[in-house]
Amino acid sequence: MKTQVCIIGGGPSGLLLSQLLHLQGIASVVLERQSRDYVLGRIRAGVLEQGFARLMRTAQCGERMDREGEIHHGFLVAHHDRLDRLDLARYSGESVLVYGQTEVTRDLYAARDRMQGQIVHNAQDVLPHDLTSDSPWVSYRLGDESLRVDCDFVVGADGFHGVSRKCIPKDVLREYEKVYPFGWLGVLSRTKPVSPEIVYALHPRGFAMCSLRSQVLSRYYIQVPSGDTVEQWSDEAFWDELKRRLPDTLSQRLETGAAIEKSIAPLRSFVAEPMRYGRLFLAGDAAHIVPPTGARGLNTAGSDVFYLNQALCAHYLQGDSSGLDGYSAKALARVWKTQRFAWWMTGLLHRFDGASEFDQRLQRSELEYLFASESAQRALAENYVGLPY
Ligand code: RFL
Ligand code: PHB
Repeated sequence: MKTQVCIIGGGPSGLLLSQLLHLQGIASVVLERQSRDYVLGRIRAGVLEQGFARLMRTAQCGERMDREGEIHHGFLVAHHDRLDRLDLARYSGESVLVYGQTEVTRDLYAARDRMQGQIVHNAQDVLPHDLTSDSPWVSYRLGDESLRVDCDFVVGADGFHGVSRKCIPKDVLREYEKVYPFGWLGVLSRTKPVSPEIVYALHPRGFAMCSLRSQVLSRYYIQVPSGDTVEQWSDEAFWDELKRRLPDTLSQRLETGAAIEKSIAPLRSFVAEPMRYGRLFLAGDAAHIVPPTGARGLNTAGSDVFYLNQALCAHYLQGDSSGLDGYSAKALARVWKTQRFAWWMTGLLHRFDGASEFDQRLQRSELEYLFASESAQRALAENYVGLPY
């Protein structure tokens, strides 16, 4: 098979890029290791910044998002017996959209199908070759058949555990990582959300969060120690622990029900530099991971895709390769700002075992300062709705 851009990974980054390229007449093939049902079974992000929503519209995938997504003008923070509200609209003039990553992915698949986009599912042993030559290619296996895609460029949009980043030689790649000693246990339930706005809660027992997918579908999270397994947490134990960490006003009206999905996400900050090696370009979680506290992961994948799409279009349509040359530095500049914000939000709202009393008083002081200072709230709002790109 021959194409212009071979995209490894059919998650939101890969699908969105493939769709945007197609609309500019640039051909691509997406190689995805899993089945479509598997990809659509993953419950992940819930909050979209306006920049991501705009990209979805540009990709002609925004119709259902605009119809069914909920516009949120603020969120709540429960801490130290207080319930404060961060007014995003007031401090940033913007809002965010609550629309699940599962639905984003579903809409992208539908658009790719409509336009006869080439997506190969269950592609095994995907491996890029000759990345520093002018004619890279990607090998893979489909059942017993060994196949290859010849292309001009390879895009690694294959997430944190993908193969693309691993193809960059060790003396070229620099990795920065911070692993937190806890994860988020998430439950999706067919219940009415406890609050119309997202609630982030800091409690002496640990972080908790109330989010939603619709008015009949709730998404809740609690901080759990690394090493905990889903099997250790019955639905009942989850709801009990969540209630203990929420203010009484919320826990008293929390509607519980069977978990229709339950999973644990480890918390990690990670950046790989550079995001380009020869004709390989990394995008999204393949190059960076943020702890989900600031709702930045998918949104940052979106800014990568925006820069990369722009750069590939300039290369193919105007013969200008400066965007490709500048891609890594441009994307990384925004990635590191996002990392800083996600790290700050995580430190602000989680329980850290072994934190001294001094550290705990500082955490409290940081929250009290935040909600007493308009400048601090403006800074939070500006980051939460997404830095410009
Ligand atoms: P993905 O979604 O991991 O997709 C990568 C795809 O590549 C495939 N793949 C391969 N294909 C071929 N060959 C290989 N060798 C392959 N290896 C892997 C995989 O099967 C997969 O389909 O990466 P992508 O597209 O870059 O998207 C990134 C987002 O998924 C991620 O950043 C967000 O989910 C992060 N995130 C959030 N982001 C937000 O912006 N807002 C949020 O509110 C938010 N909440 C969250 C989150 C992530 C969470 N978890 C589970 C980590 C909440 C949680 C709990
Ligand atoms: C979610 O709804 O899954 C969600 C919302 C906000 C976050 C993280 C996850 O910060």
